[in-house]
Amino acid sequence: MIAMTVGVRRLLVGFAFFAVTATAVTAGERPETAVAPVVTGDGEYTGAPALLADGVLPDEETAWDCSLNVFWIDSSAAFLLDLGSVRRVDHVAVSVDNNDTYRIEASTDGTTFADLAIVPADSGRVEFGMECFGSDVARTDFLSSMAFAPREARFLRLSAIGGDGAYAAGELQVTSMPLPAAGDSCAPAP
Ligand SMILES: [Ca+2]
Ligand SMILES: [Ca+2]
Repeated sequence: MIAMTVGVRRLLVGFAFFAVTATAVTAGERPETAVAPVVTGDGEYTGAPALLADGVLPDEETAWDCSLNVFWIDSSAAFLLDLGSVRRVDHVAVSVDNNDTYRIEASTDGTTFADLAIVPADSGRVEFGMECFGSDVARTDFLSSMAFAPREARFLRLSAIGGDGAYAAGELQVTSMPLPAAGDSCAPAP
């Protein structure tokens, strides 16, 4: 029951954070707009890849093979999240099985990827099962190995690169902003 409460609170905090960022925009900056990422999977896995972007996070310490997760034992499996257009990615957060190492990469074209964030095995607070981690230093689950400077990307790729051979992810959240449209200018009026 405690775990359930934590999960619901995380969800609510997530919505509250979104609401704040959507309205607290400085002059000349476009507001964050909702995107509905399309997620596809490569390799062998169980569960719909769309689970990684449905806004539902499994409770902390949930079993790795719970129905809210995509889970896999194929070490070559990877999941591609498409934001639909190149955007400025500010932060990412994930829910993953806590005894594995996960890598998040970013790409503008879906072909060339660069490392964005790493979630090392056993880096969190829980003893077992699913755990959330984020790249935003303001989060209580911030991981320094996930921190990155805002960068442009359309695609994010999640994969496991170490651990016990039983991997799982429940969500890959991306905080992003549209790029300025051509002709946009912040120059003050004469
Ligand atoms: Ca989910
Ligand atoms: Ca594991």
